Amino acid sequence: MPVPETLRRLLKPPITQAWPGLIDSYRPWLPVTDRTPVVSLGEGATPLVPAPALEQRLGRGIRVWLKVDGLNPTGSFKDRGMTMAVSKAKEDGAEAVICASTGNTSAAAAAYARRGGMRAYVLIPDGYVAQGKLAQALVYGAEVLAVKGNFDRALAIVREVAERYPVTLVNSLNPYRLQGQKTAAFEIVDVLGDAPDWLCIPMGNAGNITAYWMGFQEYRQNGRSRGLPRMMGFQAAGAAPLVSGTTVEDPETVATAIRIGNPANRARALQVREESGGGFAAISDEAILEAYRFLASQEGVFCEPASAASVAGLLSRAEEVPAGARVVCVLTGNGLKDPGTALENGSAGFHAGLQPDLETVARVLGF
Ligand code: AN7
Repeated sequence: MPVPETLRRLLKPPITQAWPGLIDSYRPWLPVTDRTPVVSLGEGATPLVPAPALEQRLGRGIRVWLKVDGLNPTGSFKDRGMTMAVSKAKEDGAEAVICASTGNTSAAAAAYARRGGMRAYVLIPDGYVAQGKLAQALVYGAEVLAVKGNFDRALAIVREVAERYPVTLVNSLNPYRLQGQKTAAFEIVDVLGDAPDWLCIPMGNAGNITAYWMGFQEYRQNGRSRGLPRMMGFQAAGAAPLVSGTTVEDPETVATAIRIGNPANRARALQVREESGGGFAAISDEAILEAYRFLASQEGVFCEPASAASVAGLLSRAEEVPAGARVVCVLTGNGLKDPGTALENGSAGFHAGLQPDLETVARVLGF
């Protein structure tokens, strides 16, 4: 199997050049020109990590890989979209960008906007953004407006602001976001040599599932892959409008990243499910947290709760996976984003307040 061009450039020893970021790596596939000022932090080229413990749990020769997109520069897949959205905003002469966010978009928007010399305004649901994400937006230098309402309300406001005032909207309604995010599908095919049979992904606004599907389709149309995956999208049970078919007025879930009741890309997501022969399902917070702990403790991969919905979703549909199938689960965000949830769910092995002597330590160790 020939090594794809993007990988060959990375692997050829000696490695003298760093990965240049996804715009320069996938330039022919993206709506950029020589005049586009590329704002990049080296995003993309994230690891596709085999998941042997999951494979053992599933059995029947099923192969599983984790697309660890939490290893992007600001710790989530949002960087893929933001390098494009901010580069194009800069090309258009924008001086400021704005978004509503459950956290990760705000961190990425803040980082890329500041990198590009622009101001960043972010609206977040007051009290429902994981600590790491809020810390990022603040330190990158965004104006952070915490509103007493959920994400859906915040999105409605920023849409109006962007219509009335000279500021560019960088939520996934911005078409350049999805263009950047589709490169994750390219990377998966570049590594596997073909599309996987199943692609499992968490859904909030459903921009990412739409972007992956675009990527898989474009690669196949250009002969880079033979197949297309079934697109399996998962939502938290307390915020599952794409499963129930109705807007959720008061979404609730431990997975605050996907605490969204009225997805902006609803129609496109339903089309992706239809075209790919995929399926959507709602996953309980308990199942999300079980997968979250399993990934960290059995695979050594620490993702945030929303991301674990992809694996919890796969486990919930395990009987439907054909024997020997190749499955990719997208881990959209880094576990360090949400230290609060981590400390509440990983404390079983924590022994605090110990006397600082050998006897105590040996006793706790069970020797
Ligand atoms: C870790 O940051 O909507 O289905 O404002 O942070 O494309 O919305 C985040 C979404 C999955 C869902 N996993 O992606 C935001 C925001 C993580 C996320 C999703 C998000 P979409």
